[in-house]
Amino acid sequence: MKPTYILGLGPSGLSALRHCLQLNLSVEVFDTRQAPPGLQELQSHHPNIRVHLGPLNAHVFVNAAQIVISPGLDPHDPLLMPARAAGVPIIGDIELFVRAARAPIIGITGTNAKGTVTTLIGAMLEACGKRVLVGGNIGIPALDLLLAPLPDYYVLELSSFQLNTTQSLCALASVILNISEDHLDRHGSMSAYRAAKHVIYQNATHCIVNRDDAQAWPELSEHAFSFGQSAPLNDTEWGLRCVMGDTFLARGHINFLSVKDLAIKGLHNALNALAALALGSALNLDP
Ligand code: UMA
Repeated sequence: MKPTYILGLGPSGLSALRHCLQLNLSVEVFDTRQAPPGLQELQSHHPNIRVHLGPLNAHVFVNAAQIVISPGLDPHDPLLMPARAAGVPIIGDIELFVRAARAPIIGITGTNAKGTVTTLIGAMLEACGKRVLVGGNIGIPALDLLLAPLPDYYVLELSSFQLNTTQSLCALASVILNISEDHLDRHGSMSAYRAAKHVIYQNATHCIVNRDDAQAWPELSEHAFSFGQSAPLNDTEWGLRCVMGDTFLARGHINFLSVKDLAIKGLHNALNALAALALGSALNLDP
């Protein structure tokens, strides 16, 4: 059996290692660092796994069955060209996760505020009595969530780096909160960065849309719920409505909560709450 090569021995690489071993795959690990964060755990728990530290050798990678690359490494690095040309699949931890996950996935990305909205929707689902596991770019690496009992939902914060190496995501509900210039050293251009972010909407059942950020709009927005600063016009829209000097989080014609009563302050946080509420609507949660 050709080995799976895991590139990067940080927390996500370690989670990929554990997952591949559970799948009974033959595995070798690579990291350019001499002392990557996961080295000690690998040496004590998996002493028989071959580890290659230091500069990578491009020609070694053509021998892999597949390459699982850490989000911190560039999948388009010229070092991987020979492997890519030889047809070796290059995937990330989130691709492995979505292939194995047996509960619906809620995906959150955006240049800003994805951690806040991920945390909010996780807490909202729990408040509605759902069993939920939260992770991805924040907290627990996604593949480690598979070690816990099956939840009702997985809530994942997803970075552009993670989405860039994901092909099979099929989320129940996804949101791009906003897009502004970031990580261009890695993605090369704004259009490449934007394209990476938009992977989150591919095959999603519900797309949650920021009405105020055209860069973040999905191409097709059937089944869409939206959020934004403007007052909501119908039940698919969440927004802000001013009533006698007070501003409310509102859906359609119903005003739910004054922003004064939100524990998280500021307009940006009101919009974060609206994004989480729009996600909740897609999941049929009680507002
Ligand atoms: N690195 C090397 N050589 C290697 C492998 C990695 O130098 O062979 C460097 C990378 O260039 C990077 C650092 O090591 O600077 C960490 O890279 P990694 O791929 O080992 O990453 P992990 O430590 O496993 O953490 C990753 C995410 N890191 C990145 O995307 C850079 C973590 O997001 C995430 O929490 C974790 O997986 C679990 O899923 C952190 C982050 O900064 C919080 N994310 C960026 C952001 O939020 O802006 C995208």
